[in-house]
Amino acid sequence: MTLPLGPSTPAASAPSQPSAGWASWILVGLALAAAVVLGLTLGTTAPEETPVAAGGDTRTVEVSMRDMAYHPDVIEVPAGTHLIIELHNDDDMRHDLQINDRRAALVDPGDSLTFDAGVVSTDTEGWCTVAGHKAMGMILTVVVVDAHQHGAADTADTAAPATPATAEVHDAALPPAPEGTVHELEWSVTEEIREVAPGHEQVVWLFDGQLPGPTLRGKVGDTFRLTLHNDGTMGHSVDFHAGEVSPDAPMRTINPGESLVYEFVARRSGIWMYHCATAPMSLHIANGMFGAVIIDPPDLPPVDAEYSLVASAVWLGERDTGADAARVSDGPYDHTAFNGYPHQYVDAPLRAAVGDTVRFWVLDVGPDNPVSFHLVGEIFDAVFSEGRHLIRDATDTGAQVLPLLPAQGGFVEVTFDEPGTYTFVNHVMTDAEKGQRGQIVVG
Ligand SMILES: [Cu+2]
Repeated sequence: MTLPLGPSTPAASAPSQPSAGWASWILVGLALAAAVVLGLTLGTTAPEETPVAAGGDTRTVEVSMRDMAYHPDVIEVPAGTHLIIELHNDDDMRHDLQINDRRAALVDPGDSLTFDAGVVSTDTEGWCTVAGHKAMGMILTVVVVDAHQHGAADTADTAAPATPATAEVHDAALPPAPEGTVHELEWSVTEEIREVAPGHEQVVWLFDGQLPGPTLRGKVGDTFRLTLHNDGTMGHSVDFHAGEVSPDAPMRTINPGESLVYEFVARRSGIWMYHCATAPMSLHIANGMFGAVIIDPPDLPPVDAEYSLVASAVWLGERDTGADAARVSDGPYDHTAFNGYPHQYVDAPLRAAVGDTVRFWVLDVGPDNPVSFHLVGEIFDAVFSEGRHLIRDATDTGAQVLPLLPAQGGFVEVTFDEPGTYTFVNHVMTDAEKGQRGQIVVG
């Protein structure tokens, strides 16, 4: 989702062999840094005084407008770069781009234009000026990096794996329950920097390094035994809705460096929330401490594919502190998400074949917003929610939504009779527009 643009020196384009390994990348980064330092030493002008001369180059970037977003939506350039954008409208409605006090003309669907965005000297943000499009996420971020830092950033994936530059798509495919009736788990709670929305990285608090936390699956009567280590910097805990236990000991908050064992027997089927139960819970959930436990109903029929979608809200905050506690308490969130990242299944749709019956398990972890789960172009043949089938094997009726309040979950089943691109949304429309929206392509 980020398009880094390095300086057009031989050193920057040299490392093309995939077998070079991280050590070679670091060497290349050092060589690039040395070349930049040498260049600055020999140069006659200080880059901070004349940014145009320092960066100097003209860069042309291809940007596609589709699905109410710019692709890529983050561009990195050295300070002083003269930025030219080849703007392609691959959407079915008109869009434009305003950035750097300049505005491109409206582009018709299928058309392109060349837009001179001027010289970029500081981080800046562009957007589509058509009514409502910026609010729906049509934002293009230009990040200024200096050539030296940028050379090092190229090696970030290997040099600093705990801080990825961009979010990876969370695999929504749900595998069957593992064999056995006792599930032994060992998780660490960590606090890590992740991309939580396009162009925005901040610290998140994670179960087992995952956002959402691991999806557990079993059968009625299975035992789950979790050893939880707190490797974070503050107190954390866990509360599994799937079990019935006296909360006092297993749900207690443990301090950094401490561990606890939480054991429960899953006597009841459904999709159940788990979350950190340390106060303020809204903040611990907002920062990523949530997940799902799926206990199969005994009569669950086989289907062609199963997906799990955990719906949550995202509050942006400072990189090192994460979601802002006061803003979480106030309520209004910046984004919503299925499986932790806004709109990720628009960019990387789920897949199915014509004739497939697909089951979507959906859990709303809130912390506050309800979910009205809907699939555009389809009607649900089966709806299971909170312990009972609302509908099953429907032929002359059906359901249009699976309604969920925070901490409720269920599943729906649908059979795709025609090929196409089907969009699933939270039909609380503004929450769909904030990120609870994805696609399944039926081919
Ligand atoms: Cu916590």
